[in-house]
Amino acid sequence: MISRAAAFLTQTVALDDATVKFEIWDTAGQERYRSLAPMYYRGAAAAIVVYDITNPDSFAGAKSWVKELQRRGDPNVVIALAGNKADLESRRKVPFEEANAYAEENGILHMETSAKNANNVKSLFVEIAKTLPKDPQQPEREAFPITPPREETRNCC
Ligand SMILES: Nc1nc2c(ncn2[C@@H]2O[C@H](COP(=O)(O)OP(=O)(O)OP(=O)(O)O)[C@@H](O)[C@H]2O)c(=O)[nH]1
Ligand SMILES: [Mg+2]
Repeated sequence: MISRAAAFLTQTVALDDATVKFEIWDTAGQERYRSLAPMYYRGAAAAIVVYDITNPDSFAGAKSWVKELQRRGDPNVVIALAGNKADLESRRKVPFEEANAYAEENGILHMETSAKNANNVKSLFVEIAKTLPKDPQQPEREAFPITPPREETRNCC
């Protein structure tokens, strides 16, 4: 299987008074890709952190990502915590109330979703769209200076 650091997709959400086009980077959660994550969340208007409601470790991992986003993401980034696999209620290990209280304390959105039956997936994007600022300021991108390779300068003169 080919493993990639991230996949790109787009999704448009129509609200009553605005249309929001999401440009979504789905980053791989594996530890070995962790150092690449800032490339994707830097300058992002929103971030969705997904955990598995049947797996407490994944909830702990999600909290560490929320912390990282709060420390190193855009100061206005909208963070949404998604408790996925909500269709597996009988195997639930992370209480809804616990995750919801954590989200409230941290001022972030929280919703339980199921990618299997699509429950609440659209609603999550609608909630994020509603929370985004109406007239987003274009983020100032850093310029990348173009410098000659070191080798060339060293051999010169
Ligand atoms: N029952 C159920 N299974 C799910 C749901 N979402 C994902 N899965 C299953 O969980 C497994 C992992 O799903 P992935 O989409 O690969 O998870 P991921 O978090 O993107 O994994 P990485 O990209 O490796 O970080 C797969 O077997 C999915 O079929 C869900 O909502 N319900
Ligand atoms: Mg994945």
